[in-house]
Amino acid sequence: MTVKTILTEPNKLLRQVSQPVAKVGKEEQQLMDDMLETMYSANGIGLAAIQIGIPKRIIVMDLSKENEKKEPRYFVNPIISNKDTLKSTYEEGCLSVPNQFAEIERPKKCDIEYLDYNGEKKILNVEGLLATCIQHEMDHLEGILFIDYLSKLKKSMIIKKLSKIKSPRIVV
Ligand code: GNR
Ligand code: NI
Repeated sequence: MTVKTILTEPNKLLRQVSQPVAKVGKEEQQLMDDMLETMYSANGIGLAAIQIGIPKRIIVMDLSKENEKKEPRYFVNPIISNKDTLKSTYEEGCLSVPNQFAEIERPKKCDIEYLDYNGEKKILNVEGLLATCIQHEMDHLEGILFIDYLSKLKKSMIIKKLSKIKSPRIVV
């Protein structure tokens, strides 16, 4: 298992649409292991493959608390359905948008159909933080970041801040 570099906004790769996985094989499992390790080392609760530059429809997640037993979850080719008309609001952050947080409204409940670590088909009815997080991650698969839901002004202020950190001016 290897800790990979997490891409941060602004980066064109984060805007790419990820492609479905044909089969959950050794290579995909290795990728999921690396993603999980990368997510844990960054203290995140979820990670999409594109955040480490791989445009595959793969998500890892672990919502367990710090002193609890680890509970890794793997979602390959997830499909969302039955989105609740009721919404819930959660203060979201993103490892690809470091140190920025905003209240984002999303469907409170939904169903997720996906393949697990072993390539087995699963269906899950989700709510609460799990529903919020899976929707945040599935946005990454479409090249969408939570800041895209903010006003143009808020979004551009965040991108401006991040550009300053990530592309320091070269001083001769
Ligand atoms: O670590 C993360 N925390 C988080 C908090 C609220 C809503 C979504 C998230 S996901 C985020 C990790 C991440 O960027 N995943 O893509
Ligand atoms: Ni994110």
